[in-house]
Amino acid sequence: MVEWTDFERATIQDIFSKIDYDSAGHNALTRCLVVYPWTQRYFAKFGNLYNAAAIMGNPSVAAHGAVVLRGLERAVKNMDNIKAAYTELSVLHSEKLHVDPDNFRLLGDCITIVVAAKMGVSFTPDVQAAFQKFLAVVMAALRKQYQ
Ligand code: HNI
Repeated sequence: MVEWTDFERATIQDIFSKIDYDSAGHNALTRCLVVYPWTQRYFAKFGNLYNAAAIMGNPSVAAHGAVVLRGLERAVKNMDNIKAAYTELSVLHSEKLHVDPDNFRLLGDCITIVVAAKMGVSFTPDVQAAFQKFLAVVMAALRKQYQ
């Protein structure tokens, strides 16, 4: 089981209590689709992803970005048992969506950049360390059901 320090717990709770799920999710998913264009293949049903402006203005991208961020909230609420909390999501991404798990880290990095830009100087190395640890645990949980 993952051990969390008081600082790590407080930092994760603090970040997620202040985050605007809609805009952070929208911005992070937009970045992921623009910076790593091969990730677009999983979102064919979202329609026009032709260029950065189209991706940014696509309402399905905005809506799904918020869904992903709310997915992370599930981990925040279950920090002592993220693997169990993510069993269904892991099965979904592996067996139904067939998402290459290497992409999880790419989206995670985009989420980190969005959070860092929002927090500015408050995103200290210690805060980043706690956030990256949290994302690493989430990614491991999402990978769990892959054979
Ligand atoms: Ni992901 C659906 C959470 C990474 C492609 N994804 C979801 C849902 C959640 C979610 C929550 C909705 C599930 C449901 O409907 O029951 N995804 C997460 C999280 C991460 C992540 C927390 C990592 C930070 N997903 C990724 C990545 C890709 C991805 C990296 C592809 C590059 N996800 C999808 C697709 C769907 C999806 C595709 C289905 C979308 C739809 O609308 O059908």
